[in-house]
Amino acid sequence: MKTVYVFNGPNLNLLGTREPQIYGAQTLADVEALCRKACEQHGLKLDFRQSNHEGELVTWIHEAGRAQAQGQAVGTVLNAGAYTHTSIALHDAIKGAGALVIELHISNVHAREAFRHHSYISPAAKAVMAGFGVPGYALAIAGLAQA
Ligand code: CA2
Repeated sequence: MKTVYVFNGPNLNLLGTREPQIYGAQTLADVEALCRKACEQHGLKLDFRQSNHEGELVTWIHEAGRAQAQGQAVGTVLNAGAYTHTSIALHDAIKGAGALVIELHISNVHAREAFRHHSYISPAAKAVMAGFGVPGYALAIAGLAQA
């Protein structure tokens, strides 16, 4: 059974505690449960993580790229949080590791502040999903399942 990685960046551990009008009321544990169900439906194994540290996310993308190269993983759903808008290191990690990444955002970043409109992840990603709320994670997993 192949693995789907779901990596979440900074502050996503706060989901469900604040700003429900933007991010909804579900917690990160709820997101994990939703991803697990989606993976089960597609016969995939889930590896779900969250980190507030850029370097840790870089290391995880390297790991996902290796697993993919060995035929053990289908790809990665990455919600890089605010690092989306700042991190050349994450861009380089995706390219360098050859990782198949679906960039995901819970909110529609293009309908928000201008500083959220640019993404360093998008040019390195296979696909981009934004604005479907937490259910977007299941949609991204469905996309990876047929990639
Ligand atoms: O819409 C998304 O998923 C984002 O990646 C979320 C990031 C934001 O910086 C991106 O521009 C868009 C922020 C995640 C922080 O989430 C919180 C949730 C609840 C309370 C506080 C922060």
